Amino acid sequence: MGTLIAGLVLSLTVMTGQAGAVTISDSLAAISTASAEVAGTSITSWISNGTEHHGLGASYWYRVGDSGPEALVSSLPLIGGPTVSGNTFNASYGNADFTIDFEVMVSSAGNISTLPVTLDVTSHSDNLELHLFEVHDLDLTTSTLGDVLGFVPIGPPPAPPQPNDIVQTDGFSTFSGNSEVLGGSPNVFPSHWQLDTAAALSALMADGSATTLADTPADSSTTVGPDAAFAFQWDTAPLAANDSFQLIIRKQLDGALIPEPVTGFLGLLSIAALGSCVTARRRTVA
Ligand SMILES: [Ca+2]
Ligand SMILES: [Ca+2]
Repeated sequence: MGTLIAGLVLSLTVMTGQAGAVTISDSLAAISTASAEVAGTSITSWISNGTEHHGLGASYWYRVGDSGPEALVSSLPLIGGPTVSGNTFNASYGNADFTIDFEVMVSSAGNISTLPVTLDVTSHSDNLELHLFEVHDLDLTTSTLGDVLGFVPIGPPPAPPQPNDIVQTDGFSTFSGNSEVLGGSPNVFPSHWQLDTAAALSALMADGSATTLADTPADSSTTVGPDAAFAFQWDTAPLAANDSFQLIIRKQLDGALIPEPVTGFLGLLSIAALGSCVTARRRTVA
């Protein structure tokens, strides 16, 4: 019986693709906690103050050139890590043509949890056309229902700045995110984007053929549940050997936290103090 149960658990683990998942976490005294589960280059759980906000979660994909399917970055050979140090996950993947160092960091400060994701890309070959993709499905406050997702109106897209600042709300929690490319030939802003159902976006990555996201919407109109999700695509200009760049994807959750009498002025002071620590820690990592 024990073997049967163990076998069943193993099959379920493999089926859900969470083999090797590890947890990173952060807490602010007795006020707040946040954790994330990372498996390869997929973030399968994001819990802030006891509430799960991830549906399918976030996953990071790549394609070389204009043909062929996309594949998970973590399907590349693992060449470093994975390591977990407190609130930070690191792993390096790559082959003879390029290396991607993948980092996820979770932090908690009161109602706010942040989850910055960094991909440091180094080319080892000339004329490398690398395409990176993110698919992120949040089900805020655990439910797929009621989520409203859209780009913050920041001028008339799609002319630069292209849609980048994204917001998802469900009445109880607010997610906001954006990204930036530092030090390289790629456009600073995402090359393409798409708001769609989680199932549709996941299918685009797994359909075996080259995908270019649809650039929809091209304005700040919103997508309302039942299962809203978003995807971004970054296309590099051909990279030369030793070219490198950093893609930083910033994510923040602002969730309702049940107020307690102790979280008065002193609590706010502690949050401010921790905010400085988090900032300092980020700077060291960067
Ligand atoms: Ca595809
Ligand atoms: Ca969703």
